[in-house]
Amino acid sequence: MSNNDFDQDDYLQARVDEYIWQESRNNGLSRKRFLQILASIVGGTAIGGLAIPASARSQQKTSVKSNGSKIIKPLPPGYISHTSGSLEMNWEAMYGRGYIVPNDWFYVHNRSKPKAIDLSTWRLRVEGTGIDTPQEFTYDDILGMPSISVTSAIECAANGRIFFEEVYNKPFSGTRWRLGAIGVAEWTGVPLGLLLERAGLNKNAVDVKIQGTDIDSLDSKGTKSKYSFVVPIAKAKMDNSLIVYAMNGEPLPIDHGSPCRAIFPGWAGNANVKWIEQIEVSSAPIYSEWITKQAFLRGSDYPPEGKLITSQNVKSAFELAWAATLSAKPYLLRGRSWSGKGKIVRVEVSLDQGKTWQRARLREPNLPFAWVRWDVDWNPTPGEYSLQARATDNLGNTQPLTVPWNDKGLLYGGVVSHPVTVEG
Ligand SMILES: Nc1nc2c(c(=O)[nH]1)N[C@H]1C(S)=C(S)[C@@H](COP(=O)(O)O)O[C@H]1N2
Ligand SMILES: [Mo]
Repeated sequence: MSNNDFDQDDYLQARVDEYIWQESRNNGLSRKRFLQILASIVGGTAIGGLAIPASARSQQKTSVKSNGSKIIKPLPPGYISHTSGSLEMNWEAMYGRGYIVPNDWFYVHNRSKPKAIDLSTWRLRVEGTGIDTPQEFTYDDILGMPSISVTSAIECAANGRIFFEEVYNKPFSGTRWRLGAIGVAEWTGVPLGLLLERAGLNKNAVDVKIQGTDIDSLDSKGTKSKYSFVVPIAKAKMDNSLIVYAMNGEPLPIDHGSPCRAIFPGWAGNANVKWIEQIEVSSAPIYSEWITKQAFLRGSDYPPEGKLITSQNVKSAFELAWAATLSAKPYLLRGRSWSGKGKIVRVEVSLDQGKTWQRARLREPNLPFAWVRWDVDWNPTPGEYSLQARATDNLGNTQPLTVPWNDKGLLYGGVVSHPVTVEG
């Protein structure tokens, strides 16, 4: 299987720079002024131009408290629904469970309530200047193609956002995820590259836009735009970039993108477009999408143009309630660690708030772009504890103690202190 074998970060950042230069020139603004305007759109996912209507902005802030209104599946016990479209995995429920998160328990991040799609009339359109023969694939066409299965995580770029609030004491309007906006599943589907070949992919193709059926946001003209993500052709053609129709051996559940979704292992959750209906292969860069729909790190510790997020970072979580209460007797402490850039090679745990660290035992399997399960023995005396875990991946990325602030609260990868009370 290919790994992430081209320098995505540099490539994509160069594209962003090109876009900023073009847009500021087209709008008769200095690059600096254009960046100021971009930076002011905190929490916005789509800007689509420079004049942002109030309606589009206020839409970002809605946070309906009624549980599960944009989620079809029932709320599993102990699960948290922060907003109408978010369902956070309960880490305590994963204690002693297998490698995979069952479909019913997988976290959900939905912009809108999914609609049932009739498989007999559903079509996936593949079109654009980067292919020779626009095609419409039926569901059966896709099931009939060569398929592979990939076990990988999907993780929201905002997983861990609540720690920015806690560390910096500043609230966000977005979903206040703790560490449960991640899950690992076995995804089965057709390699995206193969699908594009079937539609006569030509050598001019540079960008691939995957679009869902749901409305994401309003653009500057107040026009509704559908949820989408753009990947460069090199990413689209990687062996593990898939158009998926099955999850853990079952047809893709409606909340997870039925009939088909994209999977780009290692990349931020928003790349994995659900309920797809159209793939546009373009021979010209699809500029606006890079900056309006994809995730950026912006803030005083980042360059003015922001840093585009591609892959996820290294994180760890204990399989415990937040906060947990245990009794004073021998306990097998368990957790999981993961990296969007590769696989975890080392996990250290501290039971005394960072004074001393011990190596955790890693348990098989340990797949790249998924996670590793680990454990340590603990025989605590009664008291209040702060447990910490720190993982390192095969590229040497490790979890820092502090993380610089960014305006959207994305990619919190710092070491986290998990509160535990041990009762006598
Ligand atoms: N069409 C569509 N695709 C989407 C989304 C969406 O709202 N609409 N949410 C994205 C985000 S932000 C995340 S984190 C993942 C969540 O995938 P899951 O709900 O299957 O866990 O889906 C992504 N794909
Ligand atoms: Mo997300």
